[in-house]
Amino acid sequence: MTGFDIDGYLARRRTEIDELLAARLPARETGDDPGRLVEAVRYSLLAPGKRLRPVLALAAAEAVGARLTVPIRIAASATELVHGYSLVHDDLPCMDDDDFRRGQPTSHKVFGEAVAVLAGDAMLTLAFEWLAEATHLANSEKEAGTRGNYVRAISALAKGAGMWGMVRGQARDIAESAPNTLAGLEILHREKTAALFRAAVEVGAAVAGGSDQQIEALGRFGDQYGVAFQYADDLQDEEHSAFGTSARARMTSLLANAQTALATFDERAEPLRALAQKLGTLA
Ligand code: GRG
Repeated sequence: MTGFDIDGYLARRRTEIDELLAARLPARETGDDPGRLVEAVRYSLLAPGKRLRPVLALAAAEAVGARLTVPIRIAASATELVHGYSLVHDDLPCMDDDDFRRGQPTSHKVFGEAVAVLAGDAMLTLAFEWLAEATHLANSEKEAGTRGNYVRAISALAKGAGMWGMVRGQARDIAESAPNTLAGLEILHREKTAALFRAAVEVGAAVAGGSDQQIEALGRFGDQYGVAFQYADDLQDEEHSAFGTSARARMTSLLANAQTALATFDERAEPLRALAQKLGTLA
């Protein structure tokens, strides 16, 4: 591997995304935040997170050779809104019932269950509001072929986040007993976690004007990276530890597949290559 400074890249992108999120979602004037809804959204969204999904979206846009324009950055950040919603809802008493997230009490602990549900709803819908706004902005700036590219991104995010992706995984997790094979566990990882990673990469590739083949290859990267990410997360948290050795081996092979998916890309895919390489060193 090359000497690409992935930690510097991650830190830089993370700061840019944090700034964009905070600027686009300012606090309301006193008396203009019924139910403390905006406060609750800001509380969860602006809490320290790695911003991996928008980073992946931007890295995919770079891989297809795009300049990172404002509409591309807004579209990438929409993936963090969907991620933020999923965390707030995942923590609810009717789901995982967690008390802490990102180093602070969970949304429902601070704002109550009803407002936490609404904050998640608001983040999910705001993601698509931002994508629509990015579409108009890109179109008014006359970037080549933009409307179709953005519609494609909207479709990828809806599919990955919703009934055929992340929400389906959550429903499976609730309805079924814990998987007793690695293949069963991987179905869960693919839906609950990788579907949103895949969608994030597809969003970036689509708004950057990638070809069908490029979007498909980068989507494959997102899927393999996303499943590997969940295996790494499990290994770190000692979850599903019955699969320890085979999970580690599978993670290595997924990350090799992720690199293969990038075979036709030039040096502009280096951030994606370095991200996959870094994940392999974490678990
Ligand atoms: C619709 C009520 C309702 C709930 C949906 C879809 C859903 C709840 C939950 C999604 C499942 C989920 C939270 C999967 C876990 C994915 C995961 C590893 C999250 C942690 O991601 P990181 O490490 O976190 O990127 P940071 O905080 O760095 O962003």
